[in-house]
Amino acid sequence: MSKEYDVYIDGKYYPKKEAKISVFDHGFLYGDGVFEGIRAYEGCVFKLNEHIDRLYESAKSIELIIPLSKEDFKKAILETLKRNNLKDAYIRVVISRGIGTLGLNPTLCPKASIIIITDYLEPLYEGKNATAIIASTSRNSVTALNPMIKSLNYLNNILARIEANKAGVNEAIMLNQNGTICEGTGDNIFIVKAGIIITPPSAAAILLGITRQVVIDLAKDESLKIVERSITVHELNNADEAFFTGTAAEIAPLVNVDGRVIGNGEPGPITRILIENFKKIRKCGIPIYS
Ligand code: PXG
Repeated sequence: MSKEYDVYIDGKYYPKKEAKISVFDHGFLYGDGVFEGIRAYEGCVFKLNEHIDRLYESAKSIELIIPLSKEDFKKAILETLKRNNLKDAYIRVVISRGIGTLGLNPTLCPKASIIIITDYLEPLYEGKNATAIIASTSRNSVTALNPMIKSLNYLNNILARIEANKAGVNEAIMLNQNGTICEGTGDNIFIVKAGIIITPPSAAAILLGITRQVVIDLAKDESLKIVERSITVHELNNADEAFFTGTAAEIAPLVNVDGRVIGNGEPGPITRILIENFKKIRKCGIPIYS
């Protein structure tokens, strides 16, 4: 049975049932805000600094002032985890524009709200493989809503996710405006071809995933060849291996896309090495209980 963990809202803690925000909050009215999804493993928060840096960058891009310093923000996350006695956790941080008028002008919202939700999260794919479709919904163009901003406006991804649900697969792969591979709805994508690991570059209109960077670093540590370049659907269909990366998904082998088997339909050797090495380093983070 899931436990009812306390939720942090603007410096105070509330039991889950009482953790509420106003219907006049622009995060609710317009999806005006930013968020982060972070994990803690064995009492340590994984890549906390990187997630906080990305959160503040997303906020800066939408001219949202977070009313807390980065250091105090990290302390608030650790405090929330401590209060809830969590060691292995999913941490959802939300910064919403705050209460405003019935009009989308953000300057009429005097103060942003900070929400920190912590919960236990089962590993999504550990020991399992992912299946996907190529979504007909393409990823937002960088000149529309830049995917580098981890905004509360996830309808683009949700539309693709609905396609995946209807197709009975785990994920939807979204293409960018050029028709090349972009990312999943909540994860980045990699392929392996002839021993070379390939992932789309930031210019492909992706969220620059923290796990994506961890995998790039792990590959370099293993002296594996890795390149950031555009990937076509043809290349994905003909890849030897493919996998998703994300805070929720971790490293998930991708074995079937649109009913086509990738490689031999099993997690490939390079994917397996990366998963094993990821498991070794994921507990090396910022300690919650020092
Ligand atoms: N692309 C997109 C569009 C994402 O939303 C990633 C890639 C992977 O990024 P990280 O930094 O996690 O490696 C994401 C991450 C949630 C949830 O609750 C969403 C994400 C991560 C964790 C939880 O929906 N998205």
